Amino acid sequence: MKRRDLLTAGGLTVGAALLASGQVQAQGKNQGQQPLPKQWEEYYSGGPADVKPLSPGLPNKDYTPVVVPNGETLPFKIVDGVKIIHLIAEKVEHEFAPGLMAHCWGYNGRVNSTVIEAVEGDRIRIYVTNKLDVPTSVHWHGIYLPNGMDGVSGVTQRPIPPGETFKYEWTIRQFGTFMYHSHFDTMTQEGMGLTGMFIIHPRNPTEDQKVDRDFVLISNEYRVDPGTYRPNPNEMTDFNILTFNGRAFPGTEPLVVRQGQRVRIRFGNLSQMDHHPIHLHGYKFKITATDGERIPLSAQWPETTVLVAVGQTRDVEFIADAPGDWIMHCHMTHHIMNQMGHGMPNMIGVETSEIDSQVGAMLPGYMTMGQDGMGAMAYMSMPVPENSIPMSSVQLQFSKSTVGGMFTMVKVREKLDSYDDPGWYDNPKDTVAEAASPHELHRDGIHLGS
Ligand SMILES: [Cu+2]
Repeated sequence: MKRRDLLTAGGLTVGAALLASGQVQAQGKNQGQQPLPKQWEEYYSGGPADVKPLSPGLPNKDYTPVVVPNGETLPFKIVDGVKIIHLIAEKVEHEFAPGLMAHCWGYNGRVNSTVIEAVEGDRIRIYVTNKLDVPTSVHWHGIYLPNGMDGVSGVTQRPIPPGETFKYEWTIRQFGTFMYHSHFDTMTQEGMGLTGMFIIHPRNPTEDQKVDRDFVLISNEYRVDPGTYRPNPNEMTDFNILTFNGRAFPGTEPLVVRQGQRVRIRFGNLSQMDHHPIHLHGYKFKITATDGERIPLSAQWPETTVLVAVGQTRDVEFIADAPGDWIMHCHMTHHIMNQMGHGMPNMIGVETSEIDSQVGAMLPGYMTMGQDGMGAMAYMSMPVPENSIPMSSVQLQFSKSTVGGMFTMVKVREKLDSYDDPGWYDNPKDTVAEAASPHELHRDGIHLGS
């Protein structure tokens, strides 16, 4: 029998059988009308729609306020049961790190470091005042709201003209880690600094959702040429300022934690072009939420690096059981450098003494750099161009830094009087890597050739 005959014969047989049993008719009738299980209805509809606004005085404070290193949660007031927030888009003289200022745009006098914090069930009214010279609008990224509150210039509203104040208002019926950003000339306006985080706490948190320290970090990237003061939002690939909450190391504040505390870090990424794999030393953490939803306990998975793509948020959680200064940073190596680490000719391994003496005859003090990589630059006191941060500039506990950019530290201590920076970790005796003694080398059979 040929394949075609088989198909025909088989098809007829099956078809006839189905007709006889009435199944075909039944399938056609119910197409697309099968009721979904309740939990799936909620999943697709974006949560229960009947959340009533909370009134002031109701128990909507049962949460640990987030900590915003180098930033702040915006103040609010309650008027007739509605949470009122005033967001101001304006020009900001911003310091990325000591020694590097830039003419940016931001919200409420800050760049990438204003957080809106709310509770599921809040009725929220956000006034957005445009103090820029150009139109703007604010999109509430990941948040369920009426279409006309989505903040997309042209599509869901007219842009906010300079000097005007628009009103956004809706009832919050979800919780999690979200963001907000300009949606007018987005490339330019995000590239100038108009991004922030939007944190919503659950109205009735379960025990597993509660933490002791709840940090917020948003990633952004800029191109600011040494000696200039204006980020270039037209840059597509070669970013030289990589930030957490608008700051590049050594400008980033550490995340300070007492040993044993339960910690959540909420990462967001509104960089123009790059995803960031954020790595924490000394720990594993669990990925507990995306910007879609909190992940069920049984499905949370362990990592030491979390990839936060552009436009995504990720929550991670861990118990801070190991004291120390644990660095946390993007693992793209060019993202933990500052302005002067990029775009240099590859001089590694080049014998330069002759060049130095020849050029030095014309330019006294001339010295070719980079033959051994960039690390040696940390030990030179080279003058840097006006308004720039060298790729390495500060003294750490054991040596000068060779890092910058999207880099910070989680400082875990047995005892803390406050959450101010506790300084460097005092390592227990004989627990710091040091030069091996001749006795040790001999004992363990390590023979060093000459
Ligand atoms: Cu990165």
